[in-house]
Amino acid sequence: MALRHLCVWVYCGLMVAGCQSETVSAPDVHARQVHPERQALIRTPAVQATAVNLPPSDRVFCLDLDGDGSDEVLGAHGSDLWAARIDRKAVKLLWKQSGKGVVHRLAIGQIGTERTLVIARGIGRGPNLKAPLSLSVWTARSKEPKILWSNAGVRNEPAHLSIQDLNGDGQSQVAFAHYVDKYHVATRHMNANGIGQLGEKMRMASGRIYADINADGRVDEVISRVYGDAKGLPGDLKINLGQGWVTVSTDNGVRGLVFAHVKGAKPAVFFADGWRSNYGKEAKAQVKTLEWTPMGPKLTKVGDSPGEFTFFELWAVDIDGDGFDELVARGNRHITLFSKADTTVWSQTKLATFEPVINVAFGLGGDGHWRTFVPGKTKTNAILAQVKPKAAQ
Ligand SMILES: [Ca+2]
Ligand SMILES: [Ca+2]
Ligand SMILES: [Ca+2]
Repeated sequence: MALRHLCVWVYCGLMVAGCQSETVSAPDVHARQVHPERQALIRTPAVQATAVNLPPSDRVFCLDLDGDGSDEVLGAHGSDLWAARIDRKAVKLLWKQSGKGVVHRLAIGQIGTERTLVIARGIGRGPNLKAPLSLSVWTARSKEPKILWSNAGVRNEPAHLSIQDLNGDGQSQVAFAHYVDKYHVATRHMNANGIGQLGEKMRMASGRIYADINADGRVDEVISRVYGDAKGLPGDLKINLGQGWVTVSTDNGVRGLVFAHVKGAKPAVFFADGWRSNYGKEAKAQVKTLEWTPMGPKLTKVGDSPGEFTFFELWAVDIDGDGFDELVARGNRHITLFSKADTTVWSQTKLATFEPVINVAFGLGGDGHWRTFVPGKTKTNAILAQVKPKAAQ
């Protein structure tokens, strides 16, 4: 099927993505990067929401595949991956594609001269129990994804996937990390030909971001860990500013991790603290921020969700189109929006409630409406988010 939606070269920046994976490739990673078409779509007074009917899925993702400013919805169903577009009038199924294993992670961005969709597949239920871990790239020039790298190990699961200019030379590559055994994660960054090296392994390095934490113009690496170096030890944050790993203690294990530029503050790390292996008994969903100061890391609490045990993911989303990020947190029962009415006070709003699922996605449709997408056996459900654009407030 036609892949013309992948072939549009557009400028894409960190703040563009509704649901992660658009990445910065400009040297100045602190510049405010606004996608004008996306901002216009958000700030336009709302039209009636398009009725959304989507195929079944086990996992869902939102990515701006064609770079036009609105997010497409992608669903993994068994070994299939489908993509759909929400327009002002209707929902259009764009394509369906199949492969070995189930889709765990996706990233879209510029690699070389081409806008590229990167697909990480791995183990799943049923026939996919023994599926290998694989990375594929898909551009407008190819009819189907091309497998870059594949490996069958003890735990065939990715731990990170994004598109990054890791060494600041202006060229982006695939930033990838995966489990190399039951507990350890290692990076395996690679170029569009699949050439890359296995990096050092770290125990339970379950979350990872690349961003310029200390504002020196070079990309740094931050890892969040749900557990520590031995059984029973709590997780923490590990930060590498280019001179080796620094450990930042947290209250407990860390799940969600994101870099965001919110109103009234410098760009900073936000993370979900409070994970405990006994789930609801002691684990508490909370968001904190880490700013890098001349004295070192400074941690501040942003908010929590008393009814939930963790935020599995945090997303930086400019939901009102004012050029600053809000935080959208995926908990075990809700999607919660953390936003600032002014430059200091955080407020929080529940945008969606759902039964426990593997994941949910959050994105902006072509009709200008934000939705939470929840996987389902008979169809993928779409929950409209009640948020007003900046222009309409
Ligand atoms: Ca789009
Ligand atoms: Ca830096
Ligand atoms: Ca905003």
